[in-house]
Amino acid sequence: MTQTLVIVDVQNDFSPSGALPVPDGDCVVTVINRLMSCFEHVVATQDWHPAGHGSFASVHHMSPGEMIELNGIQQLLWPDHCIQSSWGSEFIPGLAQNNIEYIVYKGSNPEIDSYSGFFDNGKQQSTGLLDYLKKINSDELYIVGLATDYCVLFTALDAVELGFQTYVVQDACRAVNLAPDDEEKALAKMAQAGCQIIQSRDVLNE
Ligand code: VGL
Ligand code: ZN
Repeated sequence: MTQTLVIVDVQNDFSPSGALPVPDGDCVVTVINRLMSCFEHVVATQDWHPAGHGSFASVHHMSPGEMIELNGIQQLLWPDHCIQSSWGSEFIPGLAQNNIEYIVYKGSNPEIDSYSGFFDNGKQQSTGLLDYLKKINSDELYIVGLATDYCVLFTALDAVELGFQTYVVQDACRAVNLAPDDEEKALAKMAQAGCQIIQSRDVLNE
């Protein structure tokens, strides 16, 4: 069985200059590149929305941060972000993309959002990540990327529920922190669910 580094949504729109800026979001690149060398397998997710995605406030003539019900599911509205094949959807420059063996695209269905790298928010459709991890016999996942309080959180919770030994490398993640304690709450939720919250030095043996 093998260990896999799962890089979540390290994309331009989540960098400080992007459409949905994550404070210090670009700072994860250096540490993630260093972590890559410790893993046999490296996979990544990309938030991959069509223009006019249902999670975009603009579609509903509302403001980011407002809540709606989108096809029966509570949906927080966001600025337009990670539009397929736009600059904002590209990996943040400097990320060692050549080490990434498999990319999962999520959030492509305009009717439903997908925070988790495994399933959409209604858990109706899988992204292909689980099948890939099974194919490579991976049983331990190390989750890194953006953002701690959304896509990292939901990916980690699904990973535990699916039976993976799940580590979240805290300093290789950054949070949106719409509320200042969102990162802390997300880390507590993940720990409560059975994720191990670790630091990059624990992996790099520093
Ligand atoms: C994300 C909000 C909307 C994330 C994606 O990657 O954490 N957050 N879409
Ligand atoms: Zn999104």
